[in-house]
Amino acid sequence: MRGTCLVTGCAGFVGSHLSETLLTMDHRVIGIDNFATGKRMNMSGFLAHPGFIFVEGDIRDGERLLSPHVADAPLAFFHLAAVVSVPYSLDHPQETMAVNYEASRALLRLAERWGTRSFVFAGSAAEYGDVLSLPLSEDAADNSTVHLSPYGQAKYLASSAIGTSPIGCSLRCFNIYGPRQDPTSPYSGVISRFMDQALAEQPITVHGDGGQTRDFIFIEDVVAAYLLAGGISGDGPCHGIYNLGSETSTSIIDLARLLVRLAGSSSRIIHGEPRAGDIRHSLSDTSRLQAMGFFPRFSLEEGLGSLLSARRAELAVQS
Ligand code: UD2
Repeated sequence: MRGTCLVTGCAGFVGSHLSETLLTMDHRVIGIDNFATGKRMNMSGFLAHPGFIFVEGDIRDGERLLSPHVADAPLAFFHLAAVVSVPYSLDHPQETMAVNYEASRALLRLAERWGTRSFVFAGSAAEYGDVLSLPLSEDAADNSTVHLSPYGQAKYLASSAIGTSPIGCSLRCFNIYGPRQDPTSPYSGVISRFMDQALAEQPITVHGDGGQTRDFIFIEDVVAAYLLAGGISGDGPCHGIYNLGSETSTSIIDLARLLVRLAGSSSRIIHGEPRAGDIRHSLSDTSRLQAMGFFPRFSLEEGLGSLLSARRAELAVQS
């Protein structure tokens, strides 16, 4: 075993991919998840791995739950567990602040006490609020930013605390997509929803005119960025705050058309009401992370192709 890494949210979409990759690289992984949104099924490929220790529980109880498993200074602490739904955060502001901000700060302090080399946090594009000037550089969020949700505000506060710690790094993620992203809620990532609609030959539901744009990044690129930020690969660890996106703007209507084509689907594209609280455009400037040696490898079309194969295989197993 090469070193111990901690992963909060190890049963989640990103956390499960990251844990799996760390284990493949021969690291020992201590993972924690309370299954609020994570799924045991996401860990099926590595739950029985001899290098994996799974702790079921809430990160607000992180010190008590994790300490018994940590003997020496961990190599890296990847903190991805969070209240992940923006609409949920609007209905549960206090819980969102307690989990996404206060617990994050407590885990950072714990990692510092343990002598952990790096603490990498899942920041978010939501930290920027609704801004007019694009692409977004990291300086576009500051204490005067008006956040659209407790989710965005809590992530901003946590990123600010972590980005100024000597061991801390926040990756402000734009729109991540890939296998294991749950398509079942109306607030699931648009790609996971469109993909399942296309594969089921059901209408693809675009909110509004579809002219809104997003910056999509494939899960494998995201995992690579986490490894770099945590000093597991490359010249890291990285310290401070970094955007993590593809620097590519795609409209939702173009995305729908591309998916229909790639899936060979006959789904119609239909337009509903614009979604309340939606921002119109979002695009990253990732020069800071590029300077650390990070460049995404997957174009949107390549990532979607890979997701399509994985999703088809998954659906075949389920049926
Ligand atoms: C992303 C993040 C969110 C937060 C936010 C900050 C995801 C899944 N969510 O929300 O956590 O960080 O950015 O700005 O990455 N859409 C449709 N039809 C559908 C579903 C969505 O047209 O069936 C549209 C939706 O109205 C929006 C766009 O697709 O304009 C992207 O929606 P999303 O929920 O995937 O992600 P977003 O950017 O709202």
